[in-house]
Amino acid sequence: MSELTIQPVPQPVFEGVAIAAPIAIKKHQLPALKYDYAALEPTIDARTMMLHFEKHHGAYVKKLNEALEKFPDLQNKSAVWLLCHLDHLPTSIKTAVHNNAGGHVNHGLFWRAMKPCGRTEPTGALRDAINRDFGGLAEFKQVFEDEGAKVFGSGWVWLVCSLKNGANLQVITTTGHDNPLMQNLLPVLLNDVWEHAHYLSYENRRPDYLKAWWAVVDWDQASANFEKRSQSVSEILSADNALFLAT
Ligand code: MN3
Repeated sequence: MSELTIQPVPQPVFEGVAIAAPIAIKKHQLPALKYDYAALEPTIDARTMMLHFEKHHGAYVKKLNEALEKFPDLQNKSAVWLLCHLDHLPTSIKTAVHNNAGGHVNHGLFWRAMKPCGRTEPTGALRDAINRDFGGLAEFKQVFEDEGAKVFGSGWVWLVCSLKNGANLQVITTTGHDNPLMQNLLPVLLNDVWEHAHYLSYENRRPDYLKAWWAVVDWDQASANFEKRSQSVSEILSADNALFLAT
């Protein structure tokens, strides 16, 4: 029987050597999901949620970090700041940051726009504004569904309002992962109309997905977003703004 001798691992000796403190580099991260993958069933199936969150959103985060690797000055900027300041970015990473910061920001908003058994209705100022600008909740939903169905290719459908002056609500669509803040518009509610958001359950029937989706909308979050309409763009873009927390 042979004896096993475990050799101690030599430890580096730093005595008398000044060691520089590590530089704190902010890596963008997937936000915490506040519900299980199966929690939005049957509206959104668990496998779609898993793939969408881990693989799609996860890839945007990974690629955003990779794009910023050689640019330490940009690593502590929030993803939403980067998305709204594309002209400040080096040409070599502009497209990668545009696509992946947008994907990160929009999906962070999207997960929080939903909740299990979200059968709530808009209340207070948001309810009043929807009634004023669309003629009622049912009318608003129809416009949102119609516009979402019309997006050609991949994009998002949004309920937005102007910042600062509290102007009217409107429904807009964006392509790719563009965000309304790039047009100085405040996101209040959003739905993802990329095929990856619905294809496993709804296949090519995007209008069915848009209609079913209301069952998981978190109107309390939409109201909280709407409360930020009096803020300026720079306030909205500040790193500690709860609307874009973790992005
Ligand atoms: Mn998506």
